[in-house]
Amino acid sequence: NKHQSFILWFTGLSASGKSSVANAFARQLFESGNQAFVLDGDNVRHGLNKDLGFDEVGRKENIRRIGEVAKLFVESGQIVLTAFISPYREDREVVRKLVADGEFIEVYVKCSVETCEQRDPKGLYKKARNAEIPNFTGISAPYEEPENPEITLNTEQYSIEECAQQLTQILTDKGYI
Ligand code: GGZ
Repeated sequence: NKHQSFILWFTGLSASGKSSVANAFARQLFESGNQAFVLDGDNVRHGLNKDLGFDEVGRKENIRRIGEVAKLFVESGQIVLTAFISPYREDREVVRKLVADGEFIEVYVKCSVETCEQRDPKGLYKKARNAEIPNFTGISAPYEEPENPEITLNTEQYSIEECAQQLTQILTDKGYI
């Protein structure tokens, strides 16, 4: 199976579908014989980065460490999928520069705040509206949209499985998988 190692860097709001699409796509990769690993809040925010909060400093350090870990995965020969809000453009560009040209693929998981707030699977938007959670992305903290993402997936228009299919198509066309 031909494949290079690279980072698929998902960015988007809470409840936009980053983890769901990343996991669905990782399953497809695995079934076609590719080594892939997903880094997300469940395995990083609760472990390596459990000392970090959600103010600007905490988020920047969160992304910096995840970038370094993702780079190690690339060096080990894997495809790494990361699913973090990563709200600051500058931080995402820092990660891009950690790896070789073409090894960082920014995937913008696009979904309006309104829709994410309607989905609210964990009730966090409601808590943010009630000021029970401070610095909540899209409500009381910024999200800087990617200006030139390699890939944009629209989870308002397409299902998780359709978005994963779109990734397969685009990455095949680009010669990554
Ligand atoms: C945004 C928060 C916050 C605040 C807790 N703002 O939907 P979730 O629950 O599962 O995903 C969100 C996750 C965001 O962590 P990240 O590491 O992806 O963020 S960042 O890249 O900005 O560092 C949400 C939960 O943690 N969460 N507090 N204030 N999301």
